[in-house]
Amino acid sequence: MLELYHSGLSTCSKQVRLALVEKGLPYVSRYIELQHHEHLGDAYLELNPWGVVPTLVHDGRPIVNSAAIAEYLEDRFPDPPLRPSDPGARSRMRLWTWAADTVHPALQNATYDGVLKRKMTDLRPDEIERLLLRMPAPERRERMRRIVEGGFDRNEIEHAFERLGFVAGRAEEDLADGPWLAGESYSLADIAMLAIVHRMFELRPAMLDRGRFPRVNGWYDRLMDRPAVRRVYAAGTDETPPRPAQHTISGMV
Ligand SMILES: N[C@@H](CCC(=O)N[C@@H](CS)C(=O)NCC(=O)O)C(=O)O
Repeated sequence: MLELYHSGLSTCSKQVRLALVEKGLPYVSRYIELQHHEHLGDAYLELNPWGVVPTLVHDGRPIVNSAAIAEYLEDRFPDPPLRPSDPGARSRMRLWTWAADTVHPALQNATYDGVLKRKMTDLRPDEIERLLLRMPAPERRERMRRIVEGGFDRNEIEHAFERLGFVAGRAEEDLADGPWLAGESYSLADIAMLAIVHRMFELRPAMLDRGRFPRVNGWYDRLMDRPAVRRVYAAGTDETPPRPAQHTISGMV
């Protein structure tokens, strides 16, 4: 049995959900509400000591990190393949899953600045302190502290977008050998980078204008035509379950 601990709106969850849907693999959805900090509860931290989503549990064994999960799925369920067989194309695929993982914190800074700051500052100071103490990864704790203490300044946000723009520029170059990021075949590279580029379009669409990024836009359109992508990315398909209106921190951690 496959169980996926995930959160609908999070980029990393969408990467794994898309790999599962492309492979036609059914899974039990275990929804983790990040905005209610459910990823910091005891039971979840047992499964994922990094304190992040997603986590895949396969026959009782937890697998963490979206890129590692995607490769695990590929190893266990190779059909249809989402990893090129040619070693050169496969290294290109891994370059792009690595790039998506590496640039992800920049995307989070840009997203959190706009969205999460408001959520956190709704909490009482002692609740914030309790949550911060439960965050296992020091860099995430530090980032959350920054956010609740006023957030990033303009230069830091612009630096995050500069990092994202650089990666989009690299994609524009590599897509010259396309139609996909790893070359001829659709792969985990496209699945990983789609989540990043989709969020960039949500946050700052002008930075990916067709004139400057024609290949990235063509690639994005091709992706959006895939039935599996439509299923995972269409509005209202994030599997968010209905929740009670009141959800307190103490009820959760
Ligand atoms: N690259 C890692 C990143 C995991 C990650 O940052 N997950 C985010 C959601 S996309 C999360 O759980 N954030 C909660 C937090 O940082 O406290 C992966 O793909 O597993």
